[in-house]
Amino acid sequence: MELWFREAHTPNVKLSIRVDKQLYSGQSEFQRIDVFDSQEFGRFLTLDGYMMLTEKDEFIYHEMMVHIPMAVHPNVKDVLVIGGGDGGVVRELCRYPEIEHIDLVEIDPQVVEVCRRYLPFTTCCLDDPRVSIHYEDGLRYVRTPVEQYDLIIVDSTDPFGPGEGLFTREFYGNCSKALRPDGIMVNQHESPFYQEDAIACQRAHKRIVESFPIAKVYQAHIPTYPSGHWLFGFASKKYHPLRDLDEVRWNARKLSCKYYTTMLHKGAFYIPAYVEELLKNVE
Ligand code: PUT
Repeated sequence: MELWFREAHTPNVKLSIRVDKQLYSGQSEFQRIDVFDSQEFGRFLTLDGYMMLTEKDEFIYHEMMVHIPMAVHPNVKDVLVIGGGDGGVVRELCRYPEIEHIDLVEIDPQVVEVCRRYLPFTTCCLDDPRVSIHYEDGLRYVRTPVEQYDLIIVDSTDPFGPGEGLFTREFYGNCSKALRPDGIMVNQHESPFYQEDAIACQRAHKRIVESFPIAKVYQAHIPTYPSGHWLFGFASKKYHPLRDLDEVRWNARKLSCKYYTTMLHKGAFYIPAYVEELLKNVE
């Protein structure tokens, strides 16, 4: 009998992927964790039935979360990653030798265990000596540090369940406090396309605008996320994502990426008119 993974993107639209094999299914203290293998997308991870990453398109999401701020901030040494227990963001960060320390704060140890076992293509740098893993709620974790980080990357789940706290005013305010005076925060911002997700984008953006003097939104095409049109937030105390992009410096590194280029970086901040409209009333 054929096995299909299905995720409802709206009450009337579903994503369906034919599954070759279910590799793991378990219930942690926080959520249901599943790993599947498929013809089209390779291995993929879902949490509570929602797509987190696939082997085929994870590079888009992880490169866009990391290389955008790294091409802007000239001196990143201390990084905080919230969520991201699959290790994809850490893998991209570890390509920068000047980064001295990465705190990875993941609420669910079982996500890390399962990903280490089934998704080595994203967890491959979790044992880098610069990485410290903290099994803690990110919302609580950011209550303590003051001006400790140059970059915070919020690789959350969607704004419900265990990820809900990572879209709150309290959380963004504490991220701002935890960043040095020239720090940058990047977060996954959901899709602007379907109405319910669009409201989540709008709300997140409004809250970020309240906490940071510079708050911009950028986009990428991620085929397995709802609508495929995905947004990220770039929030900063000093650097502007376009004005302070240093193309020469970043290109001199000769990092080979599958998605990110400095040309694409510039284009990613030119968002469609309907998205500008959606976010306008909060700026
Ligand atoms: N970090 C995964 C984003 C969730 C997309 N549904």
